[in-house]
Amino acid sequence: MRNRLEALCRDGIAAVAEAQNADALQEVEVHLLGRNGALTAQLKGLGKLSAEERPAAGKLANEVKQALQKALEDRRAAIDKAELEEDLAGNGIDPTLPGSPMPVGGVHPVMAVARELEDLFSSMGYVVWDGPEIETEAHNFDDLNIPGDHPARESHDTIWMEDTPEDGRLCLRTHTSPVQVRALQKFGAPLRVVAPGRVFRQEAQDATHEHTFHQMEGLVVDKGIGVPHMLHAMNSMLEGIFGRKLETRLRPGFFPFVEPGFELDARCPFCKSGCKVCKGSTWIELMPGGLVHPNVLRAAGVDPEVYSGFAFGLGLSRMAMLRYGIHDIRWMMSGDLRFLEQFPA
Ligand code: FA5
Repeated sequence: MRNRLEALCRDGIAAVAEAQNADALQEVEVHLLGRNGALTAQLKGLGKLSAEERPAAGKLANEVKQALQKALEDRRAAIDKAELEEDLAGNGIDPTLPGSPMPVGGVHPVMAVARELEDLFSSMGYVVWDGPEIETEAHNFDDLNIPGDHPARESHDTIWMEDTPEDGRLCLRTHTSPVQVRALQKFGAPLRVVAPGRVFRQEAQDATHEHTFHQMEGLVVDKGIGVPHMLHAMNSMLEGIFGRKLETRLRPGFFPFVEPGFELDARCPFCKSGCKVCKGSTWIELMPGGLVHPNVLRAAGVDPEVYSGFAFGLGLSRMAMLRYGIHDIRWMMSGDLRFLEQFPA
């Protein structure tokens, strides 16, 4: 028995040393130590030995098993190391190579400008607030001092939806101004709020007009608010976005929900003597605004004898056009990757 065990150990260690890869080594292991392997066969013979011979043979069988296990373990480590070295030398995979690039999206130019402005206004103490895109006729028009027969409704080319028993006629909001009333009803006065969002109008498209575009409403209501406060807010916004002071001018403008109403123009940031963007005038029409009409304050439950305020409605999509030199607003909603990929994350 002793001789057979010693031979098994010697031949087994030699077979382990000859195995060239993990599969071959696995086969050798099964042959030596498996349930029907060579060592198991020897162990079965132990029972036939005399009581005197059995302890020494059992001890030797154990030592042989340990020696074979050690040889297998060493050989497995050596094979793994050799395979890794082979891979690193260029045979098979090279784990040091960079992986396949993952496609990463960018921030849409309108969203980039919106986020910058949200940060800017937050730093000046404004709340960033959101309103619904499907709006009631009352919020979109009536509460803003635009009654049913008012000609200002025509200019908005409203996309109407069905009537509802609870809220009356619904529409896709034509501007972000209804958020003025919603925010005042929710928070009351005094209040500072900006509300960026999508608006919808049924109108012919061209380089500066879309049916779906973004605006950002601004509203400040407090005691003693006047036109200089509005001008300061508008100019701070332009300076924040363009990184420098722009020359601005105010023209009268009519909106039923402000009195007086204005249009703010800025000196074209792209030229000195006229270009395509400013249509040769050197002025760019940027945003309307004005002092909140007392009827709007009343509709929102705020006493116009105590409080006054200003509001403005920035065309965010047009601001993004100016900011990034985009010559046609229709690119914004095109979903065209050739356009979008120019604005990496
Ligand atoms: C309004 O929508 C008013 N609610 C703005 C306002 C708010 C006035 C608060 C006073 C106080 P207007 O229709 O002019 O006004 O639109 C505002 C801005 O949205 C425009 O200056 C322009 O920059 C942008 N805009 C208007 N129509 C379009 C369009 N079809 N496509 C892209 N931008 C547009």
